[in-house]
Amino acid sequence: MRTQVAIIGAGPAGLFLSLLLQRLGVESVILELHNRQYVEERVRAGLLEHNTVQLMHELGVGDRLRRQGLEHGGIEIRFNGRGHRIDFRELAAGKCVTIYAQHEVIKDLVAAQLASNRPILFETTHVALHTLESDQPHVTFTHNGVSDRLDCDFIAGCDGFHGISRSSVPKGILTTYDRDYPFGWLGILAQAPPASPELVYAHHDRGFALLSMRSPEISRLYLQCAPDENLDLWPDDRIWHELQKRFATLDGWQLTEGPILQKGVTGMRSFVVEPMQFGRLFLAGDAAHIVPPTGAKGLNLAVADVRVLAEALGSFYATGSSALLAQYSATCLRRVWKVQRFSWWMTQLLHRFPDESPFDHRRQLADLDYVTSSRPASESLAENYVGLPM
Ligand code: FAS
Ligand code: PHB
Repeated sequence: MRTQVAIIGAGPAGLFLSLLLQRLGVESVILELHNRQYVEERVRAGLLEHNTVQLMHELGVGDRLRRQGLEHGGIEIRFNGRGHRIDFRELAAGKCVTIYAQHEVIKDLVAAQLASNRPILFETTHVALHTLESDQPHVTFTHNGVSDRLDCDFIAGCDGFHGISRSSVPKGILTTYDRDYPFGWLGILAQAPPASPELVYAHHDRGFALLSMRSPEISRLYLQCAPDENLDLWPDDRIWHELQKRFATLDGWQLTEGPILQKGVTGMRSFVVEPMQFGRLFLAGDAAHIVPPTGAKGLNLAVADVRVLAEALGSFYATGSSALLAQYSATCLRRVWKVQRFSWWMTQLLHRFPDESPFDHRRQLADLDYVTSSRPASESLAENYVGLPM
């Protein structure tokens, strides 16, 4: 087989890239490890930046988003038993965010991909990348039990943190920057109407908690726990009891409880690899960087990467110039590090650290007081949260 761009992975990065390339008349083939049902049902992120929502409409895949997405013009930061609203429309030039589950985004993108006969080879195994430093790299793989080869001009490594693309780069080329956090998130999906019209980020002596949602009937809630927390120790009533405590306010606000449909623990890490390119291999999304979910940036940053990559590939095929491709890594890393900063800042602002000193704790409360009472400070939070300009 032959194509222009071989895309490894049918997550947000790979699928948005393919549709962006389609718009530029550039061919691509997606190779995906799992089957369609798996990628369309995998529970992950749920918050879309202004930029990501706009792009979905531009690509013509925004109908369900328009009907089912929940537009939010702000968030609440809660500490010392009081809530403080950060008004995005007021502070971030009318922009807002939208709650729309990542797996719903994936469903929309896969449907558009298949409707335009652009190939996705699901259940593709043994993917291996070859001749990355030549101008004719190729990929070998097994599909439907048959070993095969895909010749191409470029490879987009969109296969996430545990994919093979990053590890295909020879040793000594990439530099890794990372930080693991001494806590994780215990996340639940519950058949319970969200008790707040917008997200609530709660700082509490017992640890962080987040109230999010998926629909007017389904709540998505998270609480800070140990990185290796044992879920068996968390029967449903204990989870609700702990969440009620952490969201408690001086005026007796209560969470609405309901049957827990799904629960899981995710670790928290910040990770960046530089550069995001090796020869004809371009890394995008979680294959190149991971952010803690406190800033709700993972999916949105993956989309930002492939917008840069699509433009660079489009320019190469339209003009023969490799200038934008040569700039790809530097262009993306400027945004990646700003988003890393914001995600780290939100994490250190709202979580309790096991080794924190009383001074750290007081400083953290002062940070919360400052960001919720100073207009310039809340403007900065709002600008980053709705999504930095592209
Ligand atoms: P993805 O990991 O989404 O996609 C990579 C794709 O490549 C997958 O479909 C995978 O099956 C495929 N693949 C892997 N190896 C392959 C191989 N060898 N061959 C072929 N295909 C291969 N972000 C938030 O903002 N909020 C959240 O609440 C949130 N929750 C998360 C929960 C979890 C458990 C995880 C892991 C991430 C979460 N994230 C969250 C971050 C998440 O949204 C990611 O940033 C986003 O999925 C990144 O998209 P991609 O880079 O496309 O990678
Ligand atoms: C979610 O809805 O899953 C979500 C929202 C905001 C975050 C993290 C997760 O910061």
